Amino acid sequence: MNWNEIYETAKAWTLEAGEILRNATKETVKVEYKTSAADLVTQKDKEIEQFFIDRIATNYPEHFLLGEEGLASDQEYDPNQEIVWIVDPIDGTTNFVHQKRNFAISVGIYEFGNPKIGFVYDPVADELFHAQVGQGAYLNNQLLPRLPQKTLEEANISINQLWLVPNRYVDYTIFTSMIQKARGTRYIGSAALEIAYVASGRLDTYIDFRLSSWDIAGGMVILGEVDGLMKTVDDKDIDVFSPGITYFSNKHVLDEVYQNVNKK
Ligand code: 2AM
Ligand code: CA
Ligand code: CA
Ligand code: CA
Repeated sequence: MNWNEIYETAKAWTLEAGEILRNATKETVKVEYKTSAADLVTQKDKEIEQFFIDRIATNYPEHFLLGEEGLASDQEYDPNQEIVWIVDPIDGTTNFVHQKRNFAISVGIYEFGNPKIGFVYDPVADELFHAQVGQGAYLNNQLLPRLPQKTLEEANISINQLWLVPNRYVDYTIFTSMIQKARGTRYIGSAALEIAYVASGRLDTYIDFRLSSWDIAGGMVILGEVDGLMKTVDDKDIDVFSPGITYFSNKHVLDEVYQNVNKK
């Protein structure tokens, strides 16, 4: 398998797809509801997923695609087999619609379930976070350093405000002490960017509960290259195909985060 060639091709496609989305922020985009008024999809989500489906079918007909919008669902796909491109065409659709920024294209390429290549591209900021396993992670042309020693007092924690009010996933009171001790809390609204920001030190821990493979597949490759930790709430490695309750973190901060999350 020529991974360098796949990497360069996937990078070019991701940048090209990003340009479509950057231009779309200047147009009127048709918005539909999926499961609720808080769960949006636009014609651009579908167009970008289809863009990857078409290119992969032409160039790598033996590869699979797993995408949020499920447009390639006629494929019979076993996650632990062969090469799969896990694509979120727009991660942060609400931001895309409301803010016209703070969204990303996420692409993770996995072989037999193992991470190989990751891209998280913010087309408005023109920031491409990218990594090939074993070769370091980059923000555009800059190598990202390993994550530095830090304490919770010096950390920015990212958590969806939904988990801080009554909800059906978690007891919302368990985070109080962690949030009080942290330097700050931030939530962007794009899981892929959240993970890429942990990898680049803009955030230190990102916690979420209902993520899917396409939200995290690209970011996990990038964060892995700077020695980040990706753990479930019971301290197991995150399975990209069934994420569960997830912590993406600077490894120096995670123990202290755990100590301050009252798991009961
Ligand atoms: P999306 O924009 O691709 O749907 C904030 O909503 C973050 O959580 C985004 O990364 C969003 O991805 C993701 N997310 C995952 N599941 C979601 C859901 N059921 N509803 C809204 N956002 C969801
Ligand atoms: Ca969505
Ligand atoms: Ca997503
Ligand atoms: Ca999406």
